[in-house]
Amino acid sequence: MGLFKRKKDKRIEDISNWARDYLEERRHRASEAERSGDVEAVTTVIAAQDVVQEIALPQEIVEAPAAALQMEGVEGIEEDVTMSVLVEEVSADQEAAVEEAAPPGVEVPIAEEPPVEVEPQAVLEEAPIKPTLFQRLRSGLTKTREGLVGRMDQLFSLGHKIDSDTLEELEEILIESDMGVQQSLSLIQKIQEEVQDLQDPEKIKAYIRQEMTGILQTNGYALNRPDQGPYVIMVVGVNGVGKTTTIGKLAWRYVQQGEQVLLAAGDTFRAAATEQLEIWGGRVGADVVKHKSGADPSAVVFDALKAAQSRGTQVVIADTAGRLHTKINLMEELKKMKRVMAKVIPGAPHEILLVLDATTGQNALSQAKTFHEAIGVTGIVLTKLDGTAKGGIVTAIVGELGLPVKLIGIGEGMEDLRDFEPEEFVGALFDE
Ligand SMILES: Nc1nc2c(ncn2[C@@H]2O[C@H](COP(=O)(O)OP(=O)(O)OP(=O)(O)O)[C@@H](O)[C@H]2O)c(=O)[nH]1
Ligand SMILES: [Mg+2]
Repeated sequence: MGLFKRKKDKRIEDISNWARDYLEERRHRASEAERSGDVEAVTTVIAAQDVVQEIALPQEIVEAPAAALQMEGVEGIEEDVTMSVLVEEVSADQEAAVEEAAPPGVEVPIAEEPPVEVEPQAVLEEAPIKPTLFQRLRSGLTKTREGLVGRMDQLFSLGHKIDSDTLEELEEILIESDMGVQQSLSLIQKIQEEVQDLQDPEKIKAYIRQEMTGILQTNGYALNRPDQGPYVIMVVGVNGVGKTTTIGKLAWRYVQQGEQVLLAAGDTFRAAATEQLEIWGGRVGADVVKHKSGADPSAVVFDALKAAQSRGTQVVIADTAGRLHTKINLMEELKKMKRVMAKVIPGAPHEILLVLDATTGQNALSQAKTFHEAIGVTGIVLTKLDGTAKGGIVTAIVGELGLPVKLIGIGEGMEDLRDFEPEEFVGALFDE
């Protein structure tokens, strides 16, 4: 019977988080009590914890007086605080267990009112709003924003006169964000020459923003999709940069648009690589063409393109190895795959996407040079931007190498691969 009084509550997410934290805290206390050898404390803490754990299932919301959850007799929760937990159903057994867990002298309150039903619709309406795509991008770029714009703000907030020392520090911030030494130096020089009021930090920031956008806009970043026939994308890059994950995310995007996607397991070097691609294929709804481990990757892409032609598949995405046995040259292997693709479908591959890991910093630039010289890259996918404060590398890739960044990875989820749009990207760094 009604130990807990049901009630609508707007803070569904807070409550859910609270329930998790609460359990975590109880676990911690139980292990501390255990260490101290206080058997009685261990029993009461664990008994109460089990009950809360059982009822902490996010179905409906109830409100429980703090005292009811304080029954384990461990200090730390104020008397008059009312806490909410998410529960499915509180059974008589659970209530009894709560009462049992109460130490002598603590009265377990029983609410008199019958439970009030919650309209499911009402709960839905009050659920937290899904972040917009821009908010997701902004949150993925948090580290870079803090490392670049956050540090600029800190520098300017000191209130000193903006002099050559300040500009030197600003230059350091730009270099440390991996914008590239050359670009950082020339940006500082331009600021000195062109910003009219150097004592106004907002003007300096606005100038940097405008210059960054300008650099990033110098290259077309749209994908080269042909008007007809299968769109063939070859994905290359050194090992561990995120090729297979990017392929999975990209495939998901096309499948979402109602297109048929075929994945070619061109990394035959590692047995697990094909399995990983198959997992992504299964998850997003794309078939995978594969051969045995160690097979010729060119044979895999040949089969995949033939299959795509005969099935009328719209998109083919080929995975490739990040490294090979030392005696086989990776670049030669990639060139051969490219030639085979062009033989099956003239013009293919339409896209050679080089995946670069943003967290590797300037190293990414030398990878880009090597791959581009060997096979001709049509675009860069910059992954793991969510894991680095050095997102300035984007401007180094575009500005110094002249290669377009076409896609960016801002997380491990399927939705975390985004078209690269310079203004949006810079906005996510600079806008409040
Ligand atoms: N945080 C984050 N992790 C990512 C992103 N893209 C890929 N990863 C992770 O990076 C790791 C390596 O990704 P893979 O896709 O296996 O890399 P790969 O280039 O195929 O590696 P090899 O097959 O060994 O050459 C995985 O743990 C991915 O989840 C991203 O945008 N953000
Ligand atoms: Mg891989």
